[in-house]
Amino acid sequence: MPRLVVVSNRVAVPDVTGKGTAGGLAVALREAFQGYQGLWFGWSGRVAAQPSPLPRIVDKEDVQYVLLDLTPLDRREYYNGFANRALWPTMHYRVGLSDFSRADYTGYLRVNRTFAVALAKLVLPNDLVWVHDYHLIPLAAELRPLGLANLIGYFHHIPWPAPEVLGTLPGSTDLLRAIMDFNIVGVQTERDADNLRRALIQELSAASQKLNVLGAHGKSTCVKSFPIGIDVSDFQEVAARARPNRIVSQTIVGLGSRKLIIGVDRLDYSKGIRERMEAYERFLVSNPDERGHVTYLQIAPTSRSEVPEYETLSRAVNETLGRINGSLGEPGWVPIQYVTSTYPRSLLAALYRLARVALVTPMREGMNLVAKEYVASQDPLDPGVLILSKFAGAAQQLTGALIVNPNDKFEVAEAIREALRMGHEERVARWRTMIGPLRDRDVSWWAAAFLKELATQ
Ligand code: GDG
Repeated sequence: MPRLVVVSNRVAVPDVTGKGTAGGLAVALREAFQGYQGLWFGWSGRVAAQPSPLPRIVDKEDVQYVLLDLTPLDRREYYNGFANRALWPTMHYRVGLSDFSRADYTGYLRVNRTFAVALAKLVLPNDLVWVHDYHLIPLAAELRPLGLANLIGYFHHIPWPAPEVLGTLPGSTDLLRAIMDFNIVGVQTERDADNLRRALIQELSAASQKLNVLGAHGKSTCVKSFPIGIDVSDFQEVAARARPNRIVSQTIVGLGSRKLIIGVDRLDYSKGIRERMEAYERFLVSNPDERGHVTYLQIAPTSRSEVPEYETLSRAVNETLGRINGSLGEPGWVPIQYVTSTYPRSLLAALYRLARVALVTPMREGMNLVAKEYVASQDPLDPGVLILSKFAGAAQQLTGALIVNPNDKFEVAEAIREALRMGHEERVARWRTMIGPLRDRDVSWWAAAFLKELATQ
């Protein structure tokens, strides 16, 4: 069995309970390590004026966690700069928000090189190397000149945009060249795979060699979709376990006979939180009889607060929230409850199960795990309704959801009304069409499918 080396921007070292952080990637990668001796390499999350060139190593069970610190300049240019202010918006089709700076791009390449130099010393000839996400697109291109001939795969968690959109970003042709140094590139959906293949053909004159494999400049890479899944049975179990919890009990009492609508998203402009609040406002204005009979809870943990666009977003969301609650609320009823803390996974699962409707309406999104977690957490005998943006990768699989265009407030408002009024039989029928495929393509399937394909390149 070869060793598995995972590389990602941040590394989730398990805490004393052995569980690690709660995020989707941490869970997914824990699954990937099943059955492998592993090494997980990346940024520690710490910043130091003069970081040690030698990584910090933590051994936990079969996985060795290898952590590098960054300098304040690295964090500014590589992480907050090129990755999150240029690549992230462009890949989410927000070209107007993309702020390219040559200094940031140079910093992005520099950190990828620093990672490659430290990693190359640790990789053994038969190791499988699996790189994650847009922070590390040039990593294989930096590793190859250091002599690494290993199989190296890349999984892109966010959308791969149409070539015309990616082409607006300076440096994007270099990124496409760098992509060719991976043996396999995994994306979330067929649409992403098609966009990437077209970009390689248009920009690098790549030619098709065999199914899904393109060749250019003497290199070849396989581009394929692997929709990421969740740990379905874990969510089902946790959601069904009626553990006494203060917040859940408080929510149940607070709701009384009201129906709960839930949204859970990192505070990010790609998630469409403000647009969603406005659609809910439209729903309340058009359906005055529903006022006081429904509560919308939005959980939106703050993220990337050092990036100016996120601060602007936070202000805009607060303003919209205040306006809606002020104009439509009544003594004893707040239309939108909004919290920016992070809650334990078990609490999220319980809240998903309590909610009659989930609003998952990103403007553009690679997959969206929240949509899948909501479906998995439902009571099979009395499931809720998922309202899902057509621009989330998850919409390709969760066809039993009410699929909406998040740019159309009237359409989303109408879907809210339909979801709240949907009869028991239709709710069960829709849920059943979704839970089977979710189970078949869970997170273990995702990791195993990618690694199998990588190992056979
Ligand atoms: C990227 C892509 C793709 C959220 N709040 C809390 C909490 N969460 C968890 C959710 C979910 C995860 O974080 C978020 O995953 P998403 O998929 O919804 O979105 P991104 O973070 O943007 O992830 C995305 C994903 O990568 C995987 O490939 O699906 O498209 O953008 O698991 O439950 N978890 C806890 N408390 C919270 O308050 N414990």
